[in-house]
Amino acid sequence: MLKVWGRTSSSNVMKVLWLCEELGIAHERADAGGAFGVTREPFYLAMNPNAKVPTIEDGGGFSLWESNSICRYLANSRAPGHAIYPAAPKPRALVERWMDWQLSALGGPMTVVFFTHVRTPERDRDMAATAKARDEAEALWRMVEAQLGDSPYVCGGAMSLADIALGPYLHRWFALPISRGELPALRRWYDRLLERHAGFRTHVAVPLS
Ligand SMILES: N[C@@H](CCC(=O)N[C@@H](CS)C(=O)NCC(=O)O)C(=O)O
Repeated sequence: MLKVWGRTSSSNVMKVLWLCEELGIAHERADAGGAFGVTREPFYLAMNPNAKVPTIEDGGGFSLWESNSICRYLANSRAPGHAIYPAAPKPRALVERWMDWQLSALGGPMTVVFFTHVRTPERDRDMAATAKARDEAEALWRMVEAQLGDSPYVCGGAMSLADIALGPYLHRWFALPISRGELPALRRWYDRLLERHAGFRTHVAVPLS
């Protein structure tokens, strides 16, 4: 059976758990990362020299790290042809572009804001840095706002891996105690995920920790 290594409070683990629920993928999970440690143990480093979570094991000595790569692998191996990861080159490229953008652009400023408010003691918080990161994040969310328009999901009418990659940061954006500009399409998208996707409610839209 598929094994997922990683603590449930990790945004990157959340993506994998949500996808497993979305596709009905049976799996077991083991805590690792943060207070659980494990990621620097030799057996873990042998699977994932990056010493981060998530990592998956999927039989035959196969292991994989990097959450977005894991999501692509699970969609390819468990649900080929599913709209969640379109097979045709152009729609697939558009989904992958947003996944890459999450890693290369959105993740940085969102992580600064999240760590400041949730994981850093008040006396140690750099409020100037977090204000700058919030501004950067809002400018990036405005791109998603424009992309969404009247569409229900990031890449159109069907939920895709793009929604999964962005989802944990979307929840944080609305759950963090920060100011937020008017982004009505973004809010509609968040409400839709909450309403229609049990995996999003269970694994992603959880109290921040
Ligand atoms: N780009 C990687 C990032 C992995 C990552 O930074 N994971 C964090 C949790 S979100 C981590 O392992 N932090 C250290 C820890 O939990 O011990 C991915 O998408 O999987």
